[in-house]
Amino acid sequence: MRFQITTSLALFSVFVKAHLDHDHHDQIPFDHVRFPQDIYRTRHGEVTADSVFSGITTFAKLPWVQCLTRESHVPFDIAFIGAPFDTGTSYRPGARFGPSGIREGSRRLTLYGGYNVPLEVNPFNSGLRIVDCGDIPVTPYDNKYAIKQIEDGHKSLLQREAYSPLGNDSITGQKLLPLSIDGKNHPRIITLGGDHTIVLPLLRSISSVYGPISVIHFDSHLDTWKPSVFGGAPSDQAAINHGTYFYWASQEGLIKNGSSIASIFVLKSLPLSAILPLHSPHGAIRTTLSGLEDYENDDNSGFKRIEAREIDTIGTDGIIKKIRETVGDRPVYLSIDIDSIDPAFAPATGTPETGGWSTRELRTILRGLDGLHIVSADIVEVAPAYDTNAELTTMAAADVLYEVLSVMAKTPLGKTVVG
Ligand SMILES: [Mn+2]
Repeated sequence: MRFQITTSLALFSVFVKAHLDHDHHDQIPFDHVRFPQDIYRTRHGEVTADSVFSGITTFAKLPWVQCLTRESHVPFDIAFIGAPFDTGTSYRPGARFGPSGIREGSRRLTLYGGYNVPLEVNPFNSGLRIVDCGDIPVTPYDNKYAIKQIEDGHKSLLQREAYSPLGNDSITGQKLLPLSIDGKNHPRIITLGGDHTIVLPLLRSISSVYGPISVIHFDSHLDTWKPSVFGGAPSDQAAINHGTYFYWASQEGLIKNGSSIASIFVLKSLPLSAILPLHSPHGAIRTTLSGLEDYENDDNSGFKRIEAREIDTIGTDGIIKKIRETVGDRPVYLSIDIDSIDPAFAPATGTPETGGWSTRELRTILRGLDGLHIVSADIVEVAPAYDTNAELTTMAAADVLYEVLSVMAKTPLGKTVVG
């Protein structure tokens, strides 16, 4: 907050002074690219419409910081970063343009200021320093190398210390303690994909700071397929793709207790409350299968499925309840495949499946995660080339992330007792 207010006031006063001196025809200050939100205001300080369609586009017109290179010393609380990788797709490619597409779709998020009415928070004005770090450089010629680039880029951001101190619990007044294994207060990263393969290197990074973690996964597909089933695994590298990355994440122990096959089988017959710590929930599942053994394999990878069609009977409240019961109050990583939304609302994706949730339903469900400790998040599989002229998909992706950002802004990443 200190940062945003002082910057805003400083630039605003420069702007007003320029107006007083010359009245009009001022050259836009060079800083307008860096702080577009602050510059595009009238002399009375209102945000103007041209502030959102002019200039170079960052996510929600947030300040661009070159976090991976010359400005690696600039601290932040939440960073958006692109991972433009799509050479792990099975059907329609194009998600390498996801980061730039989502940024385009996000331009209008702050036009009216950005206050989230149902969550009663303005994430852009919440005291946190939120930045757009641009994209991780990703080669399109070598998947193994690209996956390492994504892991290293994400780690480089995540392993820093956050800008703002954690502070105290708003109810008890007790000092909040970080959730990380090194006891430091780390920033949160929101990654713009990219196809879903990127979650393997992202979880490798997450695990370096938080250890094995529960994942809340919204997708029409399982993504825990064995490589022999999904893609046939003609080579080691082909075995790692956007349908198998959770299988590998589970094999590597990156997902909480995901590889604990025996425990899961034993505990499956117990009431839901008894299996709380063991599962990560998938939401919006509706894919066809090679057979029911795909579900057995999914169980063994540590996931609990919530089928897309369940919304017809239990509604959004029921879906939220299931997710919250599954993850408890543990730290979670959130991965959102845009194909969890129905192609009527979000057609621009690599492997669309009809019968999905509406954008409104997914946004409601995400707001229902309010209070959970979401350590980082991503949205993947946005392939803008298949979008409508009205930018339906990139707008949906941006709005979904706005809910995630709002939930993050409301809940500090700390507890009074770490367990
Ligand atoms: Mn997926």
